[in-house]
Amino acid sequence: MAQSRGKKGPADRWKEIMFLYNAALRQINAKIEIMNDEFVERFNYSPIEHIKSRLKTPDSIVRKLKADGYEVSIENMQEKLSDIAGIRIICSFMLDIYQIADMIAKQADVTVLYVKDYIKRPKPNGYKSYHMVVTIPVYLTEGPVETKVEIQIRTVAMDFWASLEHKIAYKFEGNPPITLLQELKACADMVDILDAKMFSLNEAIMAIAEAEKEEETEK
Ligand code: 0O2
Repeated sequence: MAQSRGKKGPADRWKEIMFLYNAALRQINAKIEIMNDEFVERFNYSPIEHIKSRLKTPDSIVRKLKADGYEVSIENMQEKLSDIAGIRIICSFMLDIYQIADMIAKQADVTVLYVKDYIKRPKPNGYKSYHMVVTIPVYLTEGPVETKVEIQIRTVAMDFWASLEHKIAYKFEGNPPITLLQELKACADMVDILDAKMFSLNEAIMAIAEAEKEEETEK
């Protein structure tokens, strides 16, 4: 960071880097909240149910680097990992996911590095979510530093499924019994049905509300 005095050790470098990721998280969070507020102002509709953000723990960083076959170093952590700063946006409906992703991608200071669309192409276990890895500049006194943030966007139903799957994977250390995996896959199919049904129900409700509004103005 700016104004540093003397030689920096790994602990100082670690603190500096986590400061950057934390600042990037706060900036992206603020942008998303503003987008949602604008939506509410203009359309009286909130596409976002809630937002969660987190910094990856040191343990988890080390585990992921090792699992991916990289030496544990601060350079590798910055270069090879994309989700040290992570934001999860939970929406009501699938359509909201693509609208939000589009709005984020259009922000002038956000650069989309890559997208993984696990909604169009779910993982074999049934995992569905839209992932974007972006960079955003964090303005330090020495100048801007492009910093990576992973944004996961999913519906409430997809999130419910993912958190249970995560719990099961953790409990069985990545090797759950086959019956549980089959049940989970069946639940993922139900998530699809639920998302589609909730969407069409909402469309029907909105059409009724619109018709009532038109009737009112005609009176
Ligand atoms: P945690 O505990 O959430 O941090 P990349 O990051 O793109 O270089 P990776 O890790 O293969 O490579 O990316 P991917 O597949 O996009 O997954 C990143 C994150 O998505 C994971 O982070 C999970 O949060 C979530 N995720 C991916 N696949 C699954 C899945 O099958 N089930 C659940 N529940 N979540 C999943 P971490 O680091 O694995 O975990």
